[in-house]
Amino acid sequence: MTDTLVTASETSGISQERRIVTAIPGPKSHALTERRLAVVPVGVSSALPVFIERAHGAIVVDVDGNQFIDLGAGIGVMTIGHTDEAVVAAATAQLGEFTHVMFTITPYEGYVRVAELLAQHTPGDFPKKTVLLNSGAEAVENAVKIARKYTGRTGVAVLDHAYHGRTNLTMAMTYKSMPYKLGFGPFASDVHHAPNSYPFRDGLSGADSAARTIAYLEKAVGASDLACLVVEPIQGEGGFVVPAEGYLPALQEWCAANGVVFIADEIQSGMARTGVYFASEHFGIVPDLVLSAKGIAGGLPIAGVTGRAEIMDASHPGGLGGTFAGNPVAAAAAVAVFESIESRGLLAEGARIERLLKPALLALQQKYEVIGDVRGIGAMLAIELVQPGTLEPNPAAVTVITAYAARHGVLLLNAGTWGNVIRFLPSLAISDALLTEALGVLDEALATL
Ligand code: PLZ
Repeated sequence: MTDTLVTASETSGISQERRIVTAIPGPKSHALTERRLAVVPVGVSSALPVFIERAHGAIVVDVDGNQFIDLGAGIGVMTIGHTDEAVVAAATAQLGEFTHVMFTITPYEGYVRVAELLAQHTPGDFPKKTVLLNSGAEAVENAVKIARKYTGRTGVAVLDHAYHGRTNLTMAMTYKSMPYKLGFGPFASDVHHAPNSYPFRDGLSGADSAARTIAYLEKAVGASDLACLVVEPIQGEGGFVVPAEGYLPALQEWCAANGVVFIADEIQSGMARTGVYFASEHFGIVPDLVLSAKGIAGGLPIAGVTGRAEIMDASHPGGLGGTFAGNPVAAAAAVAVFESIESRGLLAEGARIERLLKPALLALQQKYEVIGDVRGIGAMLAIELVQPGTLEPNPAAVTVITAYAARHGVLLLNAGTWGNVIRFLPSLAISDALLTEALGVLDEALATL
């Protein structure tokens, strides 16, 4: 088996370099877009209509032969890099063993191994259990189910600017109406949006913003009706909002005092992206439940709810599951991701990326007044663009910059409630040279404004 197994780097032939050889999009992407428009609904849009053929490390190659530096990693999924050799080998081997039996019919070791690894690497030194699912939204749904069953309460609290998914319950939990919710209601009930901590915009200390959030939960909702509070330690789609110091610990303390299950949605911030396994560690919080997805399996769909055994065991047998949930190929890939992080010391890479990128972004802020804020941790950094000298959001500048970057071979993602944030969430495999080159393109793009 292993003899015939050719690793991705041998076959990829993809040099880790930026190369633009056609207009963007190129002719083949144009032709594919025509076919796509006939059969894929407009509701499924693409930020950049270039069709991808291959990818390796931090480079994606389109059907016209253009090579892009990928600073988005499929929204934080390809954390250890595209077609990582260990992930490809593990998934390929599992494909030849069995691809599906369904864990709730006949179990298999891969599922258990992923649960062991999540128990080991999520914050908190206590017995933990994990249910595996297919997507981030499904993890959020299941966390709420479990918290409701455990507490016997129904209320769900989330924070302003949060993103938790596109299913009916998670749409209700997501903040932003357009494009996620508009016209798609009615939404699940008993979901309550509390003010968050957004230091750049509210200027509040952690203690003051926590007091504001807690006042809302106590006065407008009522603590004894709340099953759970769901927070993203660093908000993802909301714009990589890093809460003020002390904010999250105060919320955790309040939850503990009021019998509210404290849930960290680490679907975007987790899995080594910020230099630790889960960003909760940076803030000194130990959530009751931690949600993971995206980066945990190198692009294969799998997600988890991991948490205190007594909470996770609240459901009766048969209450949790799903046909593909914890799929054996995805589980094998997840094990390979964990093992690679350990054996290759990838936790250090988040800090390396921050050391290079953050000072460079701060230098750009000195040069260009349109950059109102530079924030983030590890390989989860962002700039928020404003009308110079104000807090007025400047989404138009983001559109100009991301389009310029795409034409010059750099994939940049936007974010933020106002669409005025550019986020940098490259793979941990990206080299300093590629990061520096991408920064050069960003500088040029800012100069065109
Ligand atoms: N929670 C914190 O970031 C997914 C969604 C992009 P799924 N974010 C990217 C889009 O346009 O759909 C996300 C997240 C956080 C939950 C989710 C949902 O994860 O795997 O997309 O369901």
